[in-house]
Amino acid sequence: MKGQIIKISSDLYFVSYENEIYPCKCRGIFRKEHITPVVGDYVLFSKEKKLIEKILDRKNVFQRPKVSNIDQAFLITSLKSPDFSLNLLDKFIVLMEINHVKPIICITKRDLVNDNEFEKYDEILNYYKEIGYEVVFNTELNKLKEMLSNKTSVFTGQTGAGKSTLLNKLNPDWDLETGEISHALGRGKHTTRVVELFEFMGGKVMDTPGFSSLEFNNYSKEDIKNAFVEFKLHPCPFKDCTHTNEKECVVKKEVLANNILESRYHNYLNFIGVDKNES
Ligand SMILES: Nc1nc2c(ncn2[C@@H]2O[C@H](COP(=O)(O)OP(=O)(O)OP(=O)(O)O)[C@@H](O)[C@H]2O)c(=O)[nH]1
Ligand SMILES: [Mg+2]
Ligand SMILES: [Zn+2]
Repeated sequence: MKGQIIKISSDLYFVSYENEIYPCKCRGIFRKEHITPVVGDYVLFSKEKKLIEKILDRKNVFQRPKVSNIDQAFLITSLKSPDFSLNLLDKFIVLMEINHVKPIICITKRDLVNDNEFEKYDEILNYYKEIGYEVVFNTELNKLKEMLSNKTSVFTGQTGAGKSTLLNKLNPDWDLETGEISHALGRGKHTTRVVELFEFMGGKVMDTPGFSSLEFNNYSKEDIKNAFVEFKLHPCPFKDCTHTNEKECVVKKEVLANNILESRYHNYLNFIGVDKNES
Protein backbone atom coordinates (compact mmCIF):
# COMPACT_ATOMS: atom_id res chain seq x y z
CA MET A 1 0.00 0.00 0.00
CA LYS A 2 0.98 3.64 -0.51
CA GLY A 3 1.61 5.79 2.55
CA GLN A 4 3.56 8.89 3.51
CA ILE A 5 6.40 9.26 6.01
CA ILE A 6 5.34 11.75 8.67
CA LYS A 7 8.17 11.39 11.19
CA ILE A 8 11.53 9.65 11.53
CA SER A 9 13.04 8.59 14.82
CA SER A 10 16.47 6.92 14.52
CA ASP A 11 15.72 3.86 12.37
CA LEU A 12 11.92 3.97 12.73
CA TYR A 13 9.88 5.53 9.95
CA PHE A 14 6.32 6.48 10.85
CA VAL A 15 4.10 5.93 7.84
CA SER A 16 0.63 7.41 7.62
CA TYR A 17 -1.96 5.35 5.77
CA GLU A 18 -5.74 5.77 5.96
CA ASN A 19 -5.66 7.71 9.22
CA GLU A 20 -3.42 5.18 10.98
CA ILE A 21 0.29 5.50 11.73
CA TYR A 22 2.58 2.51 11.17
CA PRO A 23 6.11 2.47 12.60
CA CYS A 24 8.19 0.79 9.89
CA LYS A 25 11.75 -0.25 9.12
CA CYS A 26 13.38 0.11 5.70
CA ARG A 27 14.57 -2.64 3.41
CA GLY A 28 18.26 -3.34 4.00
CA ILE A 29 19.05 -2.53 0.40
CA PHE A 30 18.26 1.15 1.05
CA ARG A 31 21.39 1.60 3.11
CA LYS A 32 23.52 -0.20 0.56
CA GLU A 33 22.21 2.03 -2.21
CA HIS A 34 22.48 5.18 -0.06
CA ILE A 35 18.74 5.81 -0.25
CA THR A 36 17.68 8.00 2.67
CA PRO A 37 13.96 8.35 3.24
CA VAL A 38 12.81 11.77 4.45
CA VAL A 39 9.59 13.16 5.91
CA GLY A 40 7.16 13.87 3.09
CA ASP A 41 8.22 10.84 1.05
CA TYR A 42 5.44 8.76 -0.43
CA VAL A 43 6.33 5.10 -0.03
CA LEU A 44 5.12 1.64 -0.88
CA PHE A 45 5.07 -0.34 2.35
CA SER A 46 3.79 -3.53 3.90
CA LYS A 47 1.43 -3.01 6.82
CA GLU A 48 1.96 -6.60 7.96
CA LYS A 49 5.76 -6.70 7.71
CA LYS A 50 6.03 -3.08 8.88
CA LEU A 51 8.51 -2.56 6.10
CA ILE A 52 9.06 0.27 3.61
CA GLU A 53 9.70 -1.29 0.23
CA LYS A 54 10.07 1.61 -2.14
CA ILE A 55 10.25 5.39 -2.13
CA LEU A 56 8.11 6.88 -4.86
CA ASP A 57 9.43 9.63 -7.11
CA ARG A 58 9.79 12.94 -5.31
CA LYS A 59 8.52 16.26 -6.59
CA ASN A 60 11.42 17.90 -4.73
CA VAL A 61 13.72 17.16 -1.81
CA PHE A 62 15.66 19.38 0.59
CA GLN A 63 18.62 18.67 2.84
CA ARG A 64 18.05 21.23 5.53
CA PRO A 65 15.46 20.66 6.78
CA LYS A 66 15.23 17.15 5.34
CA VAL A 67 11.79 17.18 3.70
CA SER A 68 10.29 16.30 0.35
CA ASN A 69 7.26 16.86 -1.85
CA ILE A 70 6.46 20.36 -0.65
CA ASP A 71 4.40 23.03 -2.42
CA GLN A 72 5.44 26.06 -0.39
CA ALA A 73 7.81 27.04 2.40
CA PHE A 74 7.09 29.52 5.16
CA LEU A 75 10.22 31.23 6.41
CA ILE A 76 9.33 31.99 10.00
CA THR A 77 11.21 35.23 10.59
CA SER A 78 11.36 37.03 13.91
CA LEU A 79 11.95 40.77 14.08
CA LYS A 80 13.80 40.27 17.39
CA SER A 81 15.19 37.38 19.49
CA PRO A 82 16.62 36.11 17.25
CA ASP A 83 17.37 39.27 15.27
CA PHE A 84 15.91 39.84 11.83
CA SER A 85 18.45 38.89 9.17
CA LEU A 86 18.19 40.10 5.57
CA ASN A 87 21.04 37.81 4.64
CA LEU A 88 19.16 34.76 5.84
CA LEU A 89 15.93 35.93 4.22
CA ASP A 90 17.58 36.39 0.83
CA LYS A 91 19.44 33.10 1.10
CA PHE A 92 16.20 31.30 1.83
CA ILE A 93 14.40 32.99 -1.06
CA VAL A 94 17.22 32.05 -3.44
CA LEU A 95 17.10 28.42 -2.29
CA MET A 96 13.36 28.28 -2.87
CA GLU A 97 13.49 30.04 -6.26
CA ILE A 98 16.16 27.62 -7.47
CA ASN A 99 14.05 24.67 -6.34
CA HIS A 100 10.79 26.11 -7.72
CA VAL A 101 9.09 26.16 -4.33
CA LYS A 102 7.02 29.18 -3.37
CA PRO A 103 8.62 31.08 -0.47
CA ILE A 104 6.35 32.87 2.00
CA ILE A 105 7.69 35.31 4.57
CA CYS A 106 5.98 34.88 7.94
CA ILE A 107 6.89 37.54 10.51
CA THR A 108 6.88 36.83 14.25
CA LYS A 109 7.54 38.89 17.39
CA ARG A 110 6.13 42.13 15.98
CA ASP A 111 5.14 42.76 19.62
CA LEU A 112 8.84 43.04 20.58
CA VAL A 113 9.51 46.12 18.44
CA ASN A 114 7.92 49.54 18.91
CA ASP A 115 6.06 51.31 16.13
CA ASN A 116 8.98 53.58 15.41
CA GLU A 117 11.35 50.69 14.95
CA PHE A 118 8.76 48.77 12.98
CA GLU A 119 8.63 51.47 10.29
CA LYS A 120 12.06 50.42 9.08
CA TYR A 121 10.96 46.77 8.83
CA ASP A 122 7.70 47.74 7.21
CA GLU A 123 9.55 49.52 4.44
CA ILE A 124 11.72 46.49 3.82
CA LEU A 125 8.75 44.11 3.87
CA ASN A 126 6.87 46.31 1.43
CA TYR A 127 9.78 45.97 -0.98
CA TYR A 128 9.53 42.18 -0.80
CA LYS A 129 5.77 42.44 -1.43
CA GLU A 130 6.39 44.70 -4.42
CA ILE A 131 8.70 42.17 -6.02
CA GLY A 132 6.04 39.50 -5.60
CA TYR A 133 6.50 37.73 -2.27
CA GLU A 134 3.72 37.09 0.19
CA VAL A 135 4.25 38.45 3.68
CA VAL A 136 2.08 37.35 6.59
CA PHE A 137 2.25 37.90 10.35
CA ASN A 138 1.97 35.10 12.91
CA THR A 139 -1.02 36.92 14.36
CA GLU A 140 -3.01 36.51 11.12
CA LEU A 141 -4.28 33.03 11.89
CA ASN A 142 -7.21 33.02 9.49
CA LYS A 143 -5.09 34.19 6.62
CA LEU A 144 -2.50 31.52 7.48
CA LYS A 145 -5.15 28.80 7.59
CA GLU A 146 -6.32 29.84 4.17
CA MET A 147 -2.77 29.80 2.83
CA LEU A 148 -2.14 26.35 4.31
CA SER A 149 -5.32 24.72 3.07
CA ASN A 150 -4.96 21.97 0.49
CA LYS A 151 -1.19 22.41 0.20
CA THR A 152 1.89 20.73 1.59
CA SER A 153 3.83 23.37 3.49
CA VAL A 154 6.95 23.46 5.57
CA PHE A 155 7.72 25.85 8.43
CA THR A 156 11.41 26.63 8.49
CA GLY A 157 13.59 29.32 10.02
CA GLN A 158 16.03 30.19 12.76
CA THR A 159 15.86 28.37 16.05
CA GLY A 160 13.62 30.32 18.41
CA ALA A 161 11.80 32.25 15.67
CA GLY A 162 8.48 30.73 16.75
CA LYS A 163 7.65 27.90 14.35
CA SER A 164 6.26 25.47 16.92
CA THR A 165 4.52 28.26 18.83
CA LEU A 166 2.67 29.30 15.68
CA LEU A 167 1.69 25.72 14.86
CA ASN A 168 0.26 25.34 18.37
CA LYS A 169 -1.80 28.49 17.77
CA LEU A 170 -3.11 27.07 14.53
CA ASN A 171 -4.01 23.79 16.23
CA PRO A 172 -3.60 23.52 20.02
CA ASP A 173 -4.11 19.73 19.80
CA TRP A 174 -0.59 19.31 18.44
CA ASP A 175 0.81 20.57 21.73
CA LEU A 176 4.33 20.92 20.32
CA GLU A 177 7.24 21.63 22.60
CA THR A 178 8.44 25.23 22.50
CA GLY A 179 11.52 26.73 24.11
CA GLU A 180 12.72 29.92 25.69
CA ILE A 181 15.31 32.08 23.96
CA SER A 182 18.85 31.94 25.30
CA HIS A 183 19.50 35.52 26.33
CA ALA A 184 23.23 34.96 26.29
CA LEU A 185 23.15 33.89 22.64
CA GLY A 186 20.09 35.86 21.52
CA ARG A 187 18.62 32.85 19.81
CA GLY A 188 16.69 29.65 20.42
CA LYS A 189 17.94 26.40 21.88
CA HIS A 190 17.04 23.96 19.12
CA THR A 191 13.90 22.81 20.87
CA THR A 192 12.36 20.92 17.94
CA ARG A 193 14.62 17.97 17.19
CA VAL A 194 12.89 16.12 14.35
CA VAL A 195 10.74 16.97 11.35
CA GLU A 196 7.09 16.15 11.82
CA LEU A 197 4.23 16.31 9.31
CA PHE A 198 0.65 17.07 10.34
CA GLU A 199 -2.56 16.99 8.37
CA PHE A 200 -4.23 20.37 8.40
CA MET A 201 -7.04 22.12 6.51
CA GLY A 202 -7.10 19.48 3.79
CA GLY A 203 -3.35 19.90 3.35
CA LYS A 204 -0.21 19.13 5.32
CA VAL A 205 2.21 21.19 7.33
CA MET A 206 5.64 20.27 8.67
CA ASP A 207 7.37 21.54 11.79
CA THR A 208 11.16 21.37 11.51
CA PRO A 209 14.23 21.90 13.67
CA GLY A 210 15.45 25.49 13.41
CA PHE A 211 18.89 26.46 12.21
CA SER A 212 21.26 29.24 13.15
CA SER A 213 22.80 29.61 9.70
CA LEU A 214 21.97 28.50 6.18
CA GLU A 215 24.47 27.32 3.59
CA PHE A 216 24.36 27.02 -0.16
CA ASN A 217 25.55 23.87 -1.77
CA ASN A 218 27.21 24.69 -5.05
CA TYR A 219 24.63 26.64 -7.01
CA SER A 220 25.92 28.36 -10.13
CA LYS A 221 26.26 32.13 -10.29
CA GLU A 222 23.73 32.04 -13.10
CA ASP A 223 21.14 30.24 -10.93
CA ILE A 224 21.73 32.68 -8.08
CA LYS A 225 21.38 35.65 -10.43
CA ASN A 226 18.11 34.34 -11.82
CA ALA A 227 16.78 33.81 -8.28
CA PHE A 228 16.87 37.57 -7.69
CA VAL A 229 13.59 38.01 -9.48
CA GLU A 230 13.51 41.81 -9.62
CA PHE A 231 16.79 42.03 -11.54
CA LYS A 232 14.90 40.75 -14.57
CA LEU A 233 12.66 43.80 -14.47
CA HIS A 234 15.69 45.97 -15.27
CA PRO A 235 17.32 44.44 -18.34
CA CYS A 236 20.93 45.33 -18.93
CA PRO A 237 22.19 46.06 -22.47
CA PHE A 238 24.69 43.23 -22.17
CA LYS A 239 22.58 40.06 -22.13
CA ASP A 240 24.91 38.05 -19.90
CA CYS A 241 25.56 40.93 -17.54
CA THR A 242 26.67 39.65 -14.14
CA HIS A 243 25.77 43.01 -12.56
CA THR A 244 29.25 43.30 -11.10
CA ASN A 245 31.76 45.41 -13.03
CA GLU A 246 29.97 45.91 -16.36
CA LYS A 247 29.89 49.60 -17.24
CA GLU A 248 26.37 49.81 -18.63
CA CYS A 249 24.75 47.67 -15.93
CA VAL A 250 21.16 48.81 -15.37
CA VAL A 251 20.79 46.79 -12.15
CA LYS A 252 23.63 48.74 -10.55
CA LYS A 253 22.03 52.02 -11.65
CA GLU A 254 18.71 50.98 -10.14
CA VAL A 255 20.42 50.14 -6.86
CA LEU A 256 21.89 53.65 -6.77
CA ALA A 257 18.48 55.10 -7.64
CA ASN A 258 16.96 53.10 -4.74
CA ASN A 259 14.69 51.13 -7.03
CA ILE A 260 16.43 47.90 -6.05
CA LEU A 261 16.97 47.34 -2.34
CA GLU A 262 20.66 47.82 -1.65
CA SER A 263 20.82 44.90 0.78
CA ARG A 264 19.43 42.58 -1.90
CA TYR A 265 22.17 43.64 -4.31
CA HIS A 266 24.86 43.23 -1.66
CA ASN A 267 23.53 39.82 -0.74
CA TYR A 268 23.59 38.89 -4.42
CA LEU A 269 27.28 39.83 -4.61
CA ASN A 270 27.95 37.98 -1.39
CA PHE A 271 26.21 34.82 -2.61
CA ILE A 272 28.13 34.74 -5.88
CA GLY A 273 31.35 35.26 -3.93
CA VAL A 274 32.16 38.83 -4.96
CA ASP A 275 33.36 41.36 -2.44
CA LYS A 276 31.10 44.42 -2.81
CA ASN A 277 34.13 46.74 -2.98
CA GLU A 278 35.32 44.99 -6.11
CA SER A 279 32.22 45.63 -8.17
N1 LIG B 1 7.02 37.89 22.12
C1 LIG B 1 6.83 36.89 21.28
N2 LIG B 1 7.36 35.68 21.57
C2 LIG B 1 7.15 34.67 20.69
C3 LIG B 1 6.39 34.84 19.50
N3 LIG B 1 6.37 33.65 18.83
C4 LIG B 1 7.10 32.80 19.59
N4 LIG B 1 7.56 33.39 20.70
C5 LIG B 1 8.42 32.80 21.76
O1 LIG B 1 9.68 32.43 21.19
C6 LIG B 1 10.22 31.31 21.86
C7 LIG B 1 10.66 30.24 20.86
O2 LIG B 1 9.51 29.71 20.23
P1 LIG B 1 9.49 28.27 19.53
O3 LIG B 1 8.11 28.11 18.95
O4 LIG B 1 9.98 27.22 20.43
O5 LIG B 1 10.54 28.49 18.35
P2 LIG B 1 10.92 27.46 17.17
O6 LIG B 1 11.06 28.28 15.95
O7 LIG B 1 9.99 26.33 17.14
O8 LIG B 1 12.39 27.00 17.65
P3 LIG B 1 13.18 25.60 17.33
O9 LIG B 1 12.25 24.48 17.58
O10 LIG B 1 14.35 25.62 18.24
O11 LIG B 1 13.59 25.70 15.89
C8 LIG B 1 9.14 30.84 22.83
O12 LIG B 1 9.47 31.33 24.13
C9 LIG B 1 7.88 31.50 22.32
O13 LIG B 1 6.93 31.76 23.34
C10 LIG B 1 5.83 36.16 19.23
O14 LIG B 1 5.17 36.43 18.22
N5 LIG B 1 6.09 37.11 20.17
MG1 LIG C 1 10.24 24.31 17.30
ZN1 LIG D 1 23.69 44.26 -15.12
